[in-house]
Amino acid sequence: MDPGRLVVVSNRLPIVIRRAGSSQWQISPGSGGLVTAMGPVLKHRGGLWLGWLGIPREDCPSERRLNSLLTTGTSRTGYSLRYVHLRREEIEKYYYGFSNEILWPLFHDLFSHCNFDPCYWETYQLVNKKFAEHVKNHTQKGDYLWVHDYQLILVARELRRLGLDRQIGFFLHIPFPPLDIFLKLPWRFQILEALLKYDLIGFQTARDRRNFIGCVRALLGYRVSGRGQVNTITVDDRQVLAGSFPISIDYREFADFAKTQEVADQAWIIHANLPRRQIILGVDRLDYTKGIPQRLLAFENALARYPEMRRKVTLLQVVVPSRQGVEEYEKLRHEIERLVGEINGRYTEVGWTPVHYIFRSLPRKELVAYYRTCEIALITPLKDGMNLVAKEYCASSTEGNGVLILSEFAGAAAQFYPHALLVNPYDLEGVADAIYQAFTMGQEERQSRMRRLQATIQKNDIVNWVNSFLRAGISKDLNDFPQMEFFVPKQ
Ligand code: GDG
Repeated sequence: MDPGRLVVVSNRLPIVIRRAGSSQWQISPGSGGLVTAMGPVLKHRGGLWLGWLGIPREDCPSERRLNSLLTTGTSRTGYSLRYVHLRREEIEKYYYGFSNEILWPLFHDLFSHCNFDPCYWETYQLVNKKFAEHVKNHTQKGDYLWVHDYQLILVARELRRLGLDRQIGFFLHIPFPPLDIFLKLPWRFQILEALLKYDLIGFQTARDRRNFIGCVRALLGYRVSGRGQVNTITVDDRQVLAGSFPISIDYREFADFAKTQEVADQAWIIHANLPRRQIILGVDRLDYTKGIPQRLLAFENALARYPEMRRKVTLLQVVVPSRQGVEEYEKLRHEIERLVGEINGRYTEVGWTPVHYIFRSLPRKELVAYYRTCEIALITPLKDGMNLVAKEYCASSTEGNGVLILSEFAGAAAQFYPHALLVNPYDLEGVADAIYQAFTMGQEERQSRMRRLQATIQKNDIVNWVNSFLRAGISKDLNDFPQMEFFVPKQ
C-alpha cells in the first residue's frame, strides 16, 4: 500500500446491496453529494472507504459472496471498500437509539424528541470501537483518516486508545447546539472530550463552530485561540483545530443535467398538467426537523390572507420515506397527510387542488425537472445542518426564474443571505408573507437574486469543500480555511 492514502469512514458505505431473488444479490452505487465529492479524490489519491453495509449481519449473504460483491463494487468505484458488520441489536441501540433518538434531536435543538435511554450509550461506544478496530486493521502510517458525522464521534477516541497515532479529521453534517441545549446531554463530557481527540473538527457553519467552542470553554476550560474562521484548542500538549466548511453540491453536474432535453421534456409535462399557475416546491426526507407541518400551515395561512393566490399557486410537496417503521416518523406522516387533506378539503375548487402530495422517492430526472420548472422553492426546516435541496434547486434553475424561500435555521442561510427570502419557520404569517412576496416578484428581481445564488454555489462547490477540508487537515495551513459571510437574523 502506498503511504498517504485517504481513508473515509462513515456510518454507511457508498454502495447499496440488496437481494434480487431468493439467492441472488445485487450491488449498486450509492447516491448523494458525499459520494460524488469523495469518489474522484479517493480514486486519484488512492484510498478506501469504510462503513456499514446498511443491512443487519443476520441478513447478509455469506462472506464469500460479500467479498465478491465488493470486488465488483471496487471495480466500479475505483477505490477500495471495507465493511463493518452490525448485528440487529447493535443497529437498534447505536443507530436508531443513541444516534437518532439522542444526538439527532438534541443537536437540532429539538430536545422534546430525545429519549435518553441509558442502555444506548454502551452500544454506541462498542460500535464506535468496532469501527476503530477495522480502521486500525486496514490502514497504515501516513494515511489521512476522515471520519463523518454524529454516528461516529468516538472513533478517534477509540483509535487513540488502541495506540494509533494517525492524523484524523472529523466532519459534522448536522448542527452543533448551543451550550444550554448541549448541557442536557447526560454524556456531554464524554462526547466533548471525544471530539477533541480529532486533529481537525469541521462544522457546517460559523455558528456551529462557535457553539462548540462555547461548550469547550464552559465545560472543559481548555485554552482556545481564534483567527477568523478557525479556532485552535490546546489540549495538554496537542493542538486541535476547529473550522467551518459549508458542504455543497456538484454545481456543474446539476446545471448541465437540468439543461438536457430529457429534463426539459419532463419539466414541460409537469407544467402542462398544472397550467396557468406558479408551482411552489417542497422536497424533504420525512423528518420532524424539516418543518413540514408548519410549512403546510403557513401555506394555508397564505391562501386565507391572500385570496388572490387561490387557483394561481399549487404547493407540490415531495416527502421521501425515511426511518420507516419508527413510530414517531409514522405519526409525523399521519400528521402531514391529515393537514394536506384538511387544506385540500377547505380550498379545492373544480380544476384546482392547492396541495399536491407525493410520498415516495423520485427518480433523479423527475426531481431535477421539478427543480427546473417550479417557480418557488419553499424550504423551511426548523433546523438543518446545511440543506442541499436548496443548493440543488438553484443550480437547476436553468432560466434563473426560481425564487428560494429558505429557513433562517438552515446552514445554507448563512451563505444565501440576502438573495434568498429568509424566514423563521415558526412564524406562520411571516412565511405566508414571503410566499406572497415570491408570488408577486417581478422577473428582473427573480433573475438578479437567482444569478447571485448560483454564483455563490458555483464558487463554493463540493470539490472546493473537499479540497479545503483536506488542505486544512493535512497541511494545517490556517489560510486554507474558507472565509464565510455570516447571517444574523434581524431584530
Ligand atoms: C444531512 C443533513 C446536510 C431528496 N429527495 C429525493 C432525493 N433527495 C436528495 C436530495 C439531496 C438529499 O437527498 C437531501 O439532502 P439534505 O441536505 O437536504 O438533507 P439530509 O438528508 O437531512 O442530509 C443536511 C447534509 O446531510 C449534507 O451534509 O445538508 O443538513 O441533515 O441531495 O437531492 N433524491 C432523489 N429523489 C428524491 O425524491 N433521487
